Amino acid sequence: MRKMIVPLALAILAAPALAGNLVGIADCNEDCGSTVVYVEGAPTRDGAGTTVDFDQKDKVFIPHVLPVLQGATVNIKNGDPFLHNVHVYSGKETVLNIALPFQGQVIQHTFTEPGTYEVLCDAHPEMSAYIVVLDNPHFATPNDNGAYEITGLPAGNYTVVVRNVKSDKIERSSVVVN
Ligand SMILES: [Cu+2]
Repeated sequence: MRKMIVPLALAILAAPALAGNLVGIADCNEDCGSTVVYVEGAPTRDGAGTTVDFDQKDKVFIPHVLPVLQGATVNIKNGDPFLHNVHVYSGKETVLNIALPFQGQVIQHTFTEPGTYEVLCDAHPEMSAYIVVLDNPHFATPNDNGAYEITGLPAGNYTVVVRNVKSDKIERSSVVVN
């Protein structure tokens, strides 16, 4: 993985410590759409009160990989004019299983425990997605070429993790922000 640290222009504004944006190319050519990039060792935060959208549209979960901050609430929407359900697993254990029969219907679920959750729709076996709950807000999903940007990292030493949630292939590298 190539990466470089780009100091935030905002840091000029009398910030006591330089913050950093982490810009990189994840080595995920085989399946960047199932890849999430996140930082270990950053100050933890609680996402209570924040919301993230997660859609079911044309029998596809959008996005396929949804990283969220612990404590955040996910708005799960049925964007199709027919029934879906949302069946969320932690390993083999069901943590949520709710039907959404109507187009435009939204249900909310708050994810308080960090981890990787697989999401299926029992009505459409081809539908699958992953919600990755993280303990700090410094994460991203790469584009099709692997490019990603993680913003607002305070100065410090961190581990950057590039992980394919489907295969569980993990690549770790160290990074210094100053
Ligand atoms: Cu469905």
